[in-house]
Amino acid sequence: MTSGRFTAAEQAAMARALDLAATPGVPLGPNPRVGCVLLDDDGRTVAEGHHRGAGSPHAEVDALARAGARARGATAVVTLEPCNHTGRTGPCAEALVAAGVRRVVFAQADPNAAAAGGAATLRSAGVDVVSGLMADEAQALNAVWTFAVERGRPFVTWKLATTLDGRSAAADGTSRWISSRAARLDTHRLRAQCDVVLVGTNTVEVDDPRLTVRDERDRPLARQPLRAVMGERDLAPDRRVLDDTAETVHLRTRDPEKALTELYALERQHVFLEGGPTLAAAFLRAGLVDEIVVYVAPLLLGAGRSAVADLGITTIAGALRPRVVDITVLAPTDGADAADQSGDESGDDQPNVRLTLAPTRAET
Ligand code: AOF
Ligand code: ZN
Repeated sequence: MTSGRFTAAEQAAMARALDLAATPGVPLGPNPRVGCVLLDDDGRTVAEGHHRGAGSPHAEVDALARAGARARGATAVVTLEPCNHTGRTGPCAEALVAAGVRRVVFAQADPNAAAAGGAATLRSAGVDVVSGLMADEAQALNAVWTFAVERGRPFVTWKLATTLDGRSAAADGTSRWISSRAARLDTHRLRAQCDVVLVGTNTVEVDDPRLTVRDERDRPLARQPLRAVMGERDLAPDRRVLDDTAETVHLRTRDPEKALTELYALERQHVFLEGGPTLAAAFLRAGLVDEIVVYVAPLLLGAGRSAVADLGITTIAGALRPRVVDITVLAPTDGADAADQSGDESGDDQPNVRLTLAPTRAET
């Protein structure tokens, strides 16, 4: 909510603070990305700061450290409500008061109950506090974090690769390669933005995926999402998901809600749900898919595994009708140095289409 008024200098400082928060290399989680600019009475910048990831100083403390004594009497412009708690670091509200900051302008109220209350603390110490400036932009910057903290569960992106007729494997079970190389590279880019890659035990059994994020030469990146395998069945010890390229957890449940609760307890906020069809159907039925990313390849099979299992829908009025958010054509890459081991790559000279969709409730 917007309250009070903001000077032109404060507005410019907030735009700058948002840029600082989004500094490349700052992790997307588990902590929010936060920026802070300290202004003097004339609206000139005294110091800037930003958060660099869990365990490092918060944006406000970073800016205060750079300002030193010049923080006295300043206005702090912050993208998130200053925290009120001692977590991995100390409470920023108190640090701002101790430094003699006179006014605080923040964008997004802190949805994290453990840390919220900074505005009240600042006000009771006599600091002038106004909020809501560029709040939508601040929330968008940490959209997944905000979602996860508000709901107490990770945001779920369901990714599927399908033929024109909605199949994810041929009748004999073979599924390499349905999507083009460009689509597979794009998948790795999206995987890297998540902190969990989730599949069912059956997918591990049948497809034996690695579930790592790899570069265009098939080398694993340094930072890997957690690999999570869901289901009650034991995993064969030779499965590639158990190699030491990344961490793996086995969630011994078939209940999507329980799985998400466990992942949230592990400080995970963005699940990349990659199948198989049974697991995807369970999440859809539970209303626990928050985004759908579909790669459609120009391929017809006519038979074979459906990309998603039975959803219990028997009539057209019951169809799930997600809203299209984006359509991107993935042009063929130059396949000359294709590092993928084997398989028929004959589809690589064809474009694939990526659809991004937001689920909506069934209209029944
Ligand atoms: C940040 N960076 O610049 C601000 C945050 O992990 P902790 O204990 O350091 O605390 C994280 C919480 O602190 C976070 O969820 C948010 O509510 C609040 N503010 N966090 O990581 C920052 N200002
Ligand atoms: Zn803080």
